Amino acid sequence: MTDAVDTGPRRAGLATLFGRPNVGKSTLVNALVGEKVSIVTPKPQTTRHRIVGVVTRDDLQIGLVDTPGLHGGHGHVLNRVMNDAALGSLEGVDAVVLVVEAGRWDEGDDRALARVRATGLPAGLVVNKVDRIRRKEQLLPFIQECTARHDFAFVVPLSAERGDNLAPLVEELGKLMPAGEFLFPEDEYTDRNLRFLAAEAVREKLMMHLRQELPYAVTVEIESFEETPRGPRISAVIWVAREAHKRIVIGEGGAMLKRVGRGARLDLKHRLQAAVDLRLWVKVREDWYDDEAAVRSLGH
Ligand SMILES: Nc1nc2c(ncn2[C@@H]2O[C@H](COP(=O)(O)OP(=O)(O)OP(=O)(O)O)[C@@H](O)[C@H]2O)c(=O)[nH]1
Ligand SMILES: [Mg+2]
Repeated sequence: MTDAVDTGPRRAGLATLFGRPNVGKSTLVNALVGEKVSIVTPKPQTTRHRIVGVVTRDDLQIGLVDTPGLHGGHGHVLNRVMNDAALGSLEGVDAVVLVVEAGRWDEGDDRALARVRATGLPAGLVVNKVDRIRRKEQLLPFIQECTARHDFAFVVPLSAERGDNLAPLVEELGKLMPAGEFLFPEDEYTDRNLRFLAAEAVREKLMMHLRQELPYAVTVEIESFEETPRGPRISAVIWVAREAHKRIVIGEGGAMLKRVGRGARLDLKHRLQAAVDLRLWVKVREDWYDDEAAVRSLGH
């Protein structure tokens, strides 16, 4: 370790990443933190919780709050709880970042901006996925269109997936953080524990491999998490909403369950640098996503 250079007083605070589903909020948190804090899939409504990823650079610390994408709410209790988690994350923070997709602004973004505006907090704009814009001359008019919608503290076009132009975002957010001591230990990169990360690793693989409405009808609960000299030994329950879903999640001869287990185990092994003994069980809790008590008890 090198000696820390004393460059002045520390700044530290919280900034919420907010926006409609699928714009790349979680990808951005992971890219800024440099660790996989939050799961990412190509499907909307992947994130279901408020998850903090911690960025520490010299005298600056930003707790980036990842949130479920704000969505229309399709009537399930789970959808309402997810939107509540997103909206609740706009409270008690120092700044908000509205994340949108380059070249595409829809009613979902209008809805998200209205919520951001209502907070009265300083708000920056991230125009993500700029790598998707083939003709770069199309980007500037889009950015101008965005800036006309709100008096943003800053606008940063970037690609979270490629890691392009991330530094200006940290710099701009840093200006909005109050002077003060760090909120998290310097070696900590998330407020979530391994139990949570393990459950999310399994849920990520389920969301990736299941089709239609199934990704939205599963949740994962860690039944036991034991540290052993060879690495963690984890037993996880995949809760499904119907008996018929159980067969699909297990798959032909257990193929789906094996695929999910293998993927999650590899992820966790990579992250923990240890062998992971992961056992999966599938259980039915009828329409759990419409049952307030079930949604809460399953960690949402
Ligand atoms: N091309 C491109 N794709 C990206 C970029 N950032 C994210 N994606 C992809 O967009 C999809 C959604 O990313 P997420 O990070 O899960 O989006 P999110 O906003 O967290 O979504 P929710 O949790 O559902 O609200 C994934 O397939 C990502 O790989 C980017 O900069 N460029
Ligand atoms: Mg997400």
